[in-house]
Amino acid sequence: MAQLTLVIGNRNYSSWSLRAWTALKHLGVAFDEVLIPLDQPDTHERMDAFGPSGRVPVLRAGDVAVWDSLAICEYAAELTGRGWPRERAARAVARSVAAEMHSGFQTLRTLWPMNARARNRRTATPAALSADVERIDELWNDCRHRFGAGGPWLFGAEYGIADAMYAPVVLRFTLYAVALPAPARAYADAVLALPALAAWIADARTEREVLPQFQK
Ligand SMILES: N[C@@H](CCC(=O)N[C@@H](CS)C(=O)NCC(=O)O)C(=O)O
Repeated sequence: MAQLTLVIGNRNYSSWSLRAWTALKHLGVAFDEVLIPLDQPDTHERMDAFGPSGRVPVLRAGDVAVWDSLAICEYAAELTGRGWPRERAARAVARSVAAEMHSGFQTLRTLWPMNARARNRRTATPAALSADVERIDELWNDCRHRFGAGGPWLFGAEYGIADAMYAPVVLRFTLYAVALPAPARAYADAVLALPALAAWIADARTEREVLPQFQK
């Protein structure tokens, strides 16, 4: 099989990159990495060499470009046979919560940009933002309650694509000091204890770029 290359943005800011990266890591997919800092004069020229969307992440497998975080996760699931729960009903819910993240939570994503190395940000919390937080708490709780008995992850013992999709949300909840109910807190703590995520954050701290639009 062709060597895989994952193209990502700044570790500090690129939440979609983190989703694809953490999924590949936890599914045991080996890949090289190319990091293209966002919002630089040559950013789009560099991205265009890897994929057609002008965005990252992009996974390259030889001539094949897989752009968009969820498509990359699906590609990794096909390669490994892992990433989604084995049982059909659980798999349907896992796909639903991953899709809900991918297409939704616009207010949270806009008002609370990811900033992996920052701490103790405080913002106003309009109703739409609280509604996003409450919905995420509800869906984590539902997955943990119905499917999570075998381990710490949304669907139990195996860290999967649904978990990867919410990894940047855990960082946002930490950054903006969201007071979570105990089950969601326990889930977020399990995510924060992951060595791969700690390595991502440590590398984010070494990045020098400061992008004002993410500094809310
Ligand atoms: N739906 C895409 C979103 C990708 C995306 O918006 N990536 C941002 C970085 S987190 C990007 O490449 N922005 C570059 C730009 O807009 O100039 C996915 O899931 O991968």
